[in-house]
Amino acid sequence: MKTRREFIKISSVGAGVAALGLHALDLKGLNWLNPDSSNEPASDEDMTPYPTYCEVCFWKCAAWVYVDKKGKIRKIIGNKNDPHSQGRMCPRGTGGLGMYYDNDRLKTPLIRETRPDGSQYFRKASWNEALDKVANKMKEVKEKYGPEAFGLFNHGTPGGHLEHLMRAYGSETNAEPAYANCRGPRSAAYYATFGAFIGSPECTDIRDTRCMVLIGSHIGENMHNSQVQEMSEAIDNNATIITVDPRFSTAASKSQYWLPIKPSTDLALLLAWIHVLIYEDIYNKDFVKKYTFGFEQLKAHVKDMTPEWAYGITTIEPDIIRNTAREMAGAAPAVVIHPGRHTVWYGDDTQRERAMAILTALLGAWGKRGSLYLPEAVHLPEYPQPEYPKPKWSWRDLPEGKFPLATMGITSELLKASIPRYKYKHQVKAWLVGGTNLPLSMPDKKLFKEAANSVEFIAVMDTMPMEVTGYADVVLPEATYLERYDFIRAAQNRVPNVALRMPAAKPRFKSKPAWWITKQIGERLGLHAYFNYDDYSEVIDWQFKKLGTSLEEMKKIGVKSFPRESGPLYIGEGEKFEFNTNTGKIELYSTDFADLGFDPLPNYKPHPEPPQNYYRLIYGRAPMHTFSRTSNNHFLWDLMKENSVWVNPKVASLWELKNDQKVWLKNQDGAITSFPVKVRITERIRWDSVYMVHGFGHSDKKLSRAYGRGASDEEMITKIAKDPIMGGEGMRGNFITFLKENPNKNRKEDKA
Ligand SMILES: Nc1nc2c(c(=O)[nH]1)N[C@H]1C(S)=C(S)[C@@H](COP(=O)(O)OP(=O)(O)OC[C@H]3O[C@@H](n4cnc5c(=O)[nH]c(N)nc54)[C@H](O)[C@@H]3O)O[C@H]1N2
Ligand SMILES: Nc1nc2c(c(=O)[nH]1)N[C@H]1C(S)=C(S)[C@@H](COP(=O)(O)OP(=O)(O)OC[C@H]3O[C@@H](n4cnc5c(=O)[nH]c(N)nc54)[C@H](O)[C@@H]3O)O[C@H]1N2
Ligand code: SF4
Ligand SMILES: [Mo]
Repeated sequence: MKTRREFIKISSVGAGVAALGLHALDLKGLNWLNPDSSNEPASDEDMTPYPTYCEVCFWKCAAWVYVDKKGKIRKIIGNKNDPHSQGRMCPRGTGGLGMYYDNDRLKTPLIRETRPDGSQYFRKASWNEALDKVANKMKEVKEKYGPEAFGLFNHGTPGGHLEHLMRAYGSETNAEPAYANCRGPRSAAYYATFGAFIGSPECTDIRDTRCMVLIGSHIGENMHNSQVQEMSEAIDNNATIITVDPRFSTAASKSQYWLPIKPSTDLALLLAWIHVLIYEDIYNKDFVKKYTFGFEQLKAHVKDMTPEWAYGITTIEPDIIRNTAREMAGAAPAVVIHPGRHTVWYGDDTQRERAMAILTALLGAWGKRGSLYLPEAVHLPEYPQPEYPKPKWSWRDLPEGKFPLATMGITSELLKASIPRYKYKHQVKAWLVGGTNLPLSMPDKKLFKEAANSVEFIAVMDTMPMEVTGYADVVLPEATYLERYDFIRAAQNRVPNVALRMPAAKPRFKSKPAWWITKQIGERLGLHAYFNYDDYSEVIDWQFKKLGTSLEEMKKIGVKSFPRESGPLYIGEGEKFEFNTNTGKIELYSTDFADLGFDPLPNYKPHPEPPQNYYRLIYGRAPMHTFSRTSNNHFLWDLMKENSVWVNPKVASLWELKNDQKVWLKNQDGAITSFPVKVRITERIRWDSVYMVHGFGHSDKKLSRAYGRGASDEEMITKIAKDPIMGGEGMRGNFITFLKENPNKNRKEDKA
């Protein structure tokens, strides 16, 4: 049996949602989950707070988990001393306890079995048996093919533990959708320009900005906590917000300027803005002179890229382009050109991000108050262990020379290396997967399925019966973040800081934390020296002590900040500053790109247009859900049960569509959604595009709430525009049309 999970939908509601989220999580809601305490509202004084940091998304907000006298988790609230949360959680973080209370959770290890008739099913297994099976397969792969042939797909803290195990074993053949299907182009572009990554949380100085430019970033629906809070602060302080989005996003509704750009043409707008700054002579001359390289080449390059030129491409009027450029120049250097995060759109994404980085530099909006600050993270001392063995090959070698500026593994390369017919020099034979639901986060399902069917073995560590667990030979049920010790959070911020995650309750069912699972496998492989502790709390206590604190102290405070060691948050007036690029300067003209044969200055090239009767599929987030991982969470499900497809009234009238009517979607390659989706008729979307929230349309019946709710954008993404520079998977070049009758009536269900 293949257990597969699909994706549930959320609707984008915007700012009001935070309040709604908190309201829905009041004690009444909790009591519904805890019948024995239904009449006993607990006051904070009666409860014990345990520190954690949130794992509902990757902003990692520090929080307190309140546990009542019966040992029940009652609520999660933000830790006031935390720069990621500033004492407030987003609706998803508040609803995080739904992950713990979900009775659909994976409860015990499972092993795939085949019946005499060839059909398959999962059998419950003991931990010993499941761990032996994984360890034995790892030994076998190592002997037969070398440890490098064991690949890893990962995300988040669970993935980090798997990565440690794999490196100790000898493999660095890993990839995560959070790179090549997310922020990869941004990393490549900002590194080429500034010699630095933007990092996470992004080093955007939003709270002090005078002008923020959002190019597709939909903050407010993209609920990364402190960014949303700082954006509200900036709005209160009368900062100008300029939002470029084919859809009237929540952010657009808070903006002075909404530029409803024709999708896929942002690079032309960016080049025209650069043209205006240079040819109206309103760029930051001091900054450019002191810190940048290649200005004259840039000036010549954008000479003809006028607002009039861009108007024909973007549909944004020349006056608007000029006025918005002047707004930026007037506010400079306190301007945030938000670098975005999910940046894999049309295949030329690194170049679009380069144009954003160049615009930033022309405004002098780097290392200045209200622009991008210079972040700092605590350097965690390494718990004593031998050096990791050096693998003979790794993710770096899979593309065989393609995508030279990739800084992490590329998911589709790992898939292709798993399929013999692609004849990769290095072949992947088995997978470990943790904290990533590949069937819902990777486009091109056919490729995924072929790869999953090609490898000899798949072990999946997850908390829920998601689509990806359905492909496993061994399922390892992980405890949720509320039930485990974990890595110390040491992510960058304005002030370096650390945060503790500790268990607030015992793991439910037979689930176990990732540190324990990986240690058990490691011990079976003779890798004790890499797992030299009985409990992970020993490791973090050791690390905390080296930093001058302790586990004991951290249990009381949750978050601790340290003085900055790297210097001030901003570059001082007249200060010399060396950038980590070939020229030591900010490279307006990229010498790396020139050396590698890529355009050293970004160029706009047109992208394919929708065929007749088809519309471009664009997608994004809803404030109360994270990807596909929260769609079965009762609290968040309660706020949004399914997604809808946003359709412009002009299109609706052409197709005679009604609000809430259910339709199936079909894309340019004939792919059809497994489930129907409700139509939402709205002026908030351009007529040439439709919009869906990502994360719905789950196909695993074991997800009792999420199953069959809404449709999956992933199913409609069969065409990928590859970024030649870093291997990103541009996913917005897919076009859909509407089917009003059930096309699946006579079709066998094809799950995940
Ligand atoms: N079509 C489309 N595709 C996309 C996107 C999109 O918007 N549209 N977004 C892209 C982006 S930006 C990203 S970052 C990626 C993210 O893609 P993923 O990495 O796949 O997403 P996650 O939500 O992090 O991972 C979900 C899995 O983690 C499991 N999980 C949750 N908590 C835990 C835990 O504590 N332990 C373990 N072991 N497992 C856990 C969930 O049950 C689920 O199976 O997807 C990308 N793919
Ligand atoms: N609530 C919530 N918040 C999240 C997440 C979540 O799952 N849930 N995930 C987090 C993660 S990992 C990421 S990467 C971020 C992603 O969030 P962001 O980086 O902010 O956004 P994107 O997904 O790139 O873009 C979505 C927006 O782009 C617009 N858009 C589509 N096509 C175009 C175009 O051609 N040009 C322009 N200018 N705009 C276009 C869409 O209408 C939509 O408003 O969100 C993070 N925050
Ligand atoms: S932004 Fe929300 S979901 Fe993400 S870590 Fe913070 S509270 Fe959790
Ligand atoms: Mo992402």
